[in-house]
Amino acid sequence: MSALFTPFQLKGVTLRNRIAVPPMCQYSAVEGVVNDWHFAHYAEIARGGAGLVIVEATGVSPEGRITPGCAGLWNDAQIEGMAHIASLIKAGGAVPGIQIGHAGRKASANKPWEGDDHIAADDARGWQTLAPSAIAFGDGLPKVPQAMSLDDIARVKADFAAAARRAREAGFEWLELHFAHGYLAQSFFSAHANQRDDPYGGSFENRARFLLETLAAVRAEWPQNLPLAARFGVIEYDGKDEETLAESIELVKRMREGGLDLLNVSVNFNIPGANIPWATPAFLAPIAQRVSREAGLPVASSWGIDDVRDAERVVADKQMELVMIGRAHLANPHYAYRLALELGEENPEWATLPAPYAHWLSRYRGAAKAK
Ligand code: 8OZ
Repeated sequence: MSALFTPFQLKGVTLRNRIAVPPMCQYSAVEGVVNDWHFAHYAEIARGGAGLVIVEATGVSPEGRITPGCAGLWNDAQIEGMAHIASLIKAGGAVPGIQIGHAGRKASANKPWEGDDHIAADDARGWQTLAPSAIAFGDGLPKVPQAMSLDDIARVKADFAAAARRAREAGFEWLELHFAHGYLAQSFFSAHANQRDDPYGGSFENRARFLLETLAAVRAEWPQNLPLAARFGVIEYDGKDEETLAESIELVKRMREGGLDLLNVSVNFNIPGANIPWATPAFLAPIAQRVSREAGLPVASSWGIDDVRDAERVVADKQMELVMIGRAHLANPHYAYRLALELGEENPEWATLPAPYAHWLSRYRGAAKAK
């Protein structure tokens, strides 16, 4: 029995294996409302065998979207489409998760295949971005954000809580807060982006405040028996990595005390041009393991873990509980099944595949092998 194909239980939810599909923006919604593209995309991936499928970064407010094509849960009319997605994911045998977030100073961008830069100032499709301080990200995202007032901060926290309530109403069973990738929450914790001199900037306690208060607001809305996770960058690759890691781990401990059930360990992306070791497979795995040990909570992680040996190893070596495999699922939505075959799993129960697929995939295997 492989480690990768062992079930994983967190709170009241059991995943059929350790393969999770991380959020992957489709940039194809209209006014935050999902459509047939999303239905087909998520249904297809869920049938492919992963234990958990997390729906793409979903804006808690219109200005929190990365692009005009991003999904949203800032109004009740957006629940229906998301409920259909949750239902389709369940029909495929996976647990339906969703990521909610606010893109902060990286918002108001063009779709990646239409420029991947900020929408021009004179283009009506764009909007004023919000951030801890009026400091632009730079490098293709030059728009100077508006520094948030205390009222803005209170509103965005309430927006997160309301989106969490809508996610629950839509039937999702796993919620991930987007606290990573240089978006609003991640940028509050970073001195690269946050130069406030009020209770939300400066010291560790102050830079941590927005994330911890947002977590508390969401935890109050999200059922106690369902997993609450966050994706959070713990390392910037800016030459100050030991310092950033130590601070990040301290914040993760506080998040655990505040009710976080699992951390999806990622990279900060607060600055352009960071020296990220993309060429090293599973480069975050040892870091994820350190975060898990020192902060005392289960972790998942991603980036370059699609090779079957790496995926199996990081779970077997207890570097992480769940492996996030994203892009390989776009190339082959049944990627989890392929991983099982490569691991030599003989038993089609490996992923409790939906019966119509398990039936065909388990038949005539001996015959095929004899050839
Ligand atoms: C990976 C790297 C940079 C950005 C997201 C669109 O987190 C992203 C993203 C993912 O929503």
